[in-house]
Amino acid sequence: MARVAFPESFHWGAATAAYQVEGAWNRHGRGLSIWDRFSHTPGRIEDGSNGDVACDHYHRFAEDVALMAELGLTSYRFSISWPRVQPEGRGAVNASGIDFYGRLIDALLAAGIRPLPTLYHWDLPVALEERGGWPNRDLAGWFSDYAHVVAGALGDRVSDWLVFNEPFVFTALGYLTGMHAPGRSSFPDFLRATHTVNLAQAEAFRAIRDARSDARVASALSMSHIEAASESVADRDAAERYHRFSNLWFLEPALLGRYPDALLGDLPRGEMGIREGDLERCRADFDFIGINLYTRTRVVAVPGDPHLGALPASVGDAPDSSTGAADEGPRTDMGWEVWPASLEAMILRIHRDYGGPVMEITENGCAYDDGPDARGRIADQRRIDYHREYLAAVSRAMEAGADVRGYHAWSLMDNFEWAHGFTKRFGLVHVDFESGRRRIKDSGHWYAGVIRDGGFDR
Ligand code: PNW
Repeated sequence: MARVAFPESFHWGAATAAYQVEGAWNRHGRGLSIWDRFSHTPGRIEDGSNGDVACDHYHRFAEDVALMAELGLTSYRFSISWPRVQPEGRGAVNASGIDFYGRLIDALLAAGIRPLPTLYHWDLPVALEERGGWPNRDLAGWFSDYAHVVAGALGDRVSDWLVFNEPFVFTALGYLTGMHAPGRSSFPDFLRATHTVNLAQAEAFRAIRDARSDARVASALSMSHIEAASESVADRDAAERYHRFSNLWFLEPALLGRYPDALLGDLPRGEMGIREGDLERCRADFDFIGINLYTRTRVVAVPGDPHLGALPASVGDAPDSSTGAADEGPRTDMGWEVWPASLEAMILRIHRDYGGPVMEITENGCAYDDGPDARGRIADQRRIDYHREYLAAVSRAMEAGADVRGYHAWSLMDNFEWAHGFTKRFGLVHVDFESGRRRIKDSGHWYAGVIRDGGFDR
């Protein structure tokens, strides 16, 4: 057995997002988001559910902060609902919306937990989708105004901020595949959306810094270590393009003022709506990089595809399709392969390619449906195994020199898993969605022990 140990200052966290946990969809002047509309559209959500109530975190946040304290968390990553703060997405500010986050933050600080808010975790005000949504570049300015409002109101108590959650996922699923709100599917709209979001990301970075000059700012980027499905040159080239596209599209504009060379052919500047000076405007000298990572991705070349010529080989795999082969991990209820080495390799690649930046793991976790036994205990051993092995991977990357400052389990508690509704459970804490009752799972107790001891034996 060997000790896996983390520094005293390491941030031990868990994450949630507003629409997934808050509920209270019409309380105190909250406006509607594209997720309210999408989830109420028949056929969009697997179990026909919606986030109207979800975990009712809006009303039960004090109980939830007490749970976090019981777990010993030192960081809580949550998101701020834009339509709670600005019901129409621009102009009038809803003071009670701000007030809710103020009370949550005060409760966290009183419990010795660092608040780590995300400005945007996918709940765009409907009013702005009606103006074209993210493909409309005006949203960059309105997002920056929103960032100003929020950072101005909360910046006295919040030092660390995340701008966007997984910009690649919400632009691709929202505007290209249509699996997520607003459910559109157009490659040009998707590309334009990515450019608006890159502009918005840097504008919001500056807005936060204006409000608080010593703020530490990043985005939480979806990442997955990309492997070629075979040794062929075509697959290896495809894998590298896919890496640049899926992992770097919202990182390089910020850090380097350029889009990565990911697409086949030239960057379609006109189609993307890129104007003179835009790439300079996209620059944001992030203080750290937030990494959300769940699995690895094997990529194959797709001859004939005009854009990227690459696709994940696993697309369409069912959860039970695992062959059990030695070079394949088991799958979670999402059908995502458990492959801890992906996190180590990804951290080390970012460390190597961007000059050793500070990083935090802003999400990592797994869906398994373990529920309470007759005594109310939730024995989710697979989740313990998952977090243990991914944390060991983080630790190996740190030993190899990477500067990782924190880890956030996705999620603090079972919640509304987007298009899957309540069918996928990611929490360290079990939620009975009928009664709202919370119960710490075995994995939560295990995590509390890791936090208390600063590591674990393995
Ligand atoms: C992330 N995909 O979402 C989000 O940040 C969370 O809100 C979410 O609950 C969590 O991961 C688990 O899914 C993703 O299809 C959603 O590749 C979909 C994908 C990736 C991440």
